[in-house]
Amino acid sequence: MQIRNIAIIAHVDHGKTTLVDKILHATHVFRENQETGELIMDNNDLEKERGITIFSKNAAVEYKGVKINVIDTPGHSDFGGEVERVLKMADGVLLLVDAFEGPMPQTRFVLQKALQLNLKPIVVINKVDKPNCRPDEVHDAVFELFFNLDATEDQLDFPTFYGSGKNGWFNSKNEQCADITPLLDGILQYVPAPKVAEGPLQMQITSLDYSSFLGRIAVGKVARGSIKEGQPIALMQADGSIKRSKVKELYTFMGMGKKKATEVEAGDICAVVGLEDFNIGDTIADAENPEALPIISVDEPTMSMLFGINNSPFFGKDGKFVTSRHLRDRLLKETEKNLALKVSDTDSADSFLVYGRGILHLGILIETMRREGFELTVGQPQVLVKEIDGKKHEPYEILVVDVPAEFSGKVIDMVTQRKGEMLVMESKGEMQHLEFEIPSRGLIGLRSNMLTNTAGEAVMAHRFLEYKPWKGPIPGRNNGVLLSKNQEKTTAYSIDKLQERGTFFVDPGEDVYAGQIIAEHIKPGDLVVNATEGKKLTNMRASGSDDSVRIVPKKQMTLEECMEYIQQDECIEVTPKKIRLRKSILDEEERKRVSKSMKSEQVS
Ligand SMILES: Nc1nc2c(ncn2[C@@H]2O[C@H](COP(=O)(O)OP(=O)(O)OP(=O)(O)O)[C@@H](O)[C@H]2O)c(=O)[nH]1
Ligand SMILES: [Mg+2]
Repeated sequence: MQIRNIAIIAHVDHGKTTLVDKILHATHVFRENQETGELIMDNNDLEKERGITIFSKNAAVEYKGVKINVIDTPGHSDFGGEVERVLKMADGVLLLVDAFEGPMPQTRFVLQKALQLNLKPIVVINKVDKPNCRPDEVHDAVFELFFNLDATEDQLDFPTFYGSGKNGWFNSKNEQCADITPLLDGILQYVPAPKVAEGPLQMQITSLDYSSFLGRIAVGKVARGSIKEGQPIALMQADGSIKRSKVKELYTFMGMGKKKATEVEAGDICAVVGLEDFNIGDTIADAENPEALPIISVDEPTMSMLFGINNSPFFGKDGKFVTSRHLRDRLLKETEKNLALKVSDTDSADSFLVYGRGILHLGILIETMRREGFELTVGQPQVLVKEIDGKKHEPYEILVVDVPAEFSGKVIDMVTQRKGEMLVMESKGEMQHLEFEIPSRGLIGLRSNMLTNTAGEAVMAHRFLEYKPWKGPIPGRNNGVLLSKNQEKTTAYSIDKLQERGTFFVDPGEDVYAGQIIAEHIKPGDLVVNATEGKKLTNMRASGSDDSVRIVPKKQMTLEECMEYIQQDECIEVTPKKIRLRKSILDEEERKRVSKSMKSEQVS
């Protein structure tokens, strides 16, 4: 059977998973009456809730007698390394570009990787159903991007399809048609069949799957020879060592799932069960004549966070797993499948440094853990600083903001304050398109400020650029916080009195403790307040109405918003039921003493 291997790549939200779903439907992977909700490919709970792809996934369909292996990839920049890796399984890519937004930072990144691997992309201008979209301009911008990325003549001569994944059609010109057949035909026509070399078995492990029954499963494309069930193999690792092992079970992809196979020929993508202690990048090779494929690099972490046990007064109330032992075991287990994650011990037995690729990458781990029943405390995310030629360097990113023109001044101010420098300013439809270079530090906490200051209209995206010299201090949060003085339930009476001093993160009737952050102060500087006072009986009649009526509902922040909100001396208490912000040192006196001694240290 003929094979085509194709990866779908794009900036976040440009419609990759929607397209893969349409391909599955169009090729009748599902029975007519089979109930399939929205986006069957985003099948993990968090993916469903957030509407983003976190893990790349393999699917396969049959079309006109050809097997097409389709790889859906995540678009968020925290997962860029994953895209780079799975591209090794592909012989072609569909580069999706939103017909309004045009190429965005992650479009550039994934396209660059595809071009470097000598893949010839098929460009798909998606979402042409959007009002105000500009497919022709976007096509030109994509061409320019190819050009700037040093595409070869052949790559520059890319085929283009237009259409709408949502409305279920793609055509070789911008005219609505009945379905996605033109695109499927395009895949058969333009994507080359896999190149297979002559010789004994070689298969590089490019991603991994996990099953609670089978354990870790190695996924990759067979580059040479064939792989058989029961076959003894040589597992060739990055450090040059060779392990003897055996293929216990073998699967190929079919539809959304896997199909057991006895033998897989070169060119097809398969999943191998039974290998122990393998890593991404290892080559599964012939036992007699082992030859390794070139090593693939795994992305270095760019950010770290301190994970500790929950040591708040509410410790152990919600969670099942609360000890440092639980925490350590869980984190180490995660590193087996979460490749960009690293964990190291600290001076304290109760906390661990966890390194990851960004706020979202770490946030998803924390969210997963709290759903499993863990309680933990996490500190402020820190970017990883490097010493290069004896000088302190930090990561910089390209930040792109699209915003209605009336807000562009505000956006520029905000980014410049955080040591960003503007590189590009141009109009894009009715929006202003701004590009900056900014230290990653400056990005932390920028998103929520940006949204408040632009009435939610700003669309922003950023992506790692390079390490450059340290840019000096960047102002943190402007506002201070209100801290609870005591451990009690909050009352409407107190919150009502305090409302004009800040925006509350708790509602009346919530349990709080001393040192917990319960509101954002309207001014700089922290304030310890009593939010738990009972209403005095004598006031009852005078006020007449119920205080709770006048209480503004609390401000809800997501875990990632909290991660971007907290400062150096603060942390987040995460339990299965609650996310609370707090000072790391809860006792007011001790906090003052420590902050004083830190200041005097800085002076001396
Ligand atoms: N208007 C319009 N919206 C679309 C179209 N295709 C997808 N969308 C919407 O765009 C959003 C993102 O779609 P996804 O398919 O999840 O995008 P993705 O590229 O897989 O996103 P990530 O995996 O997070 O990078 C969803 O709300 C879709 O409904 C389209 O053709 N037109
Ligand atoms: Mg997706």
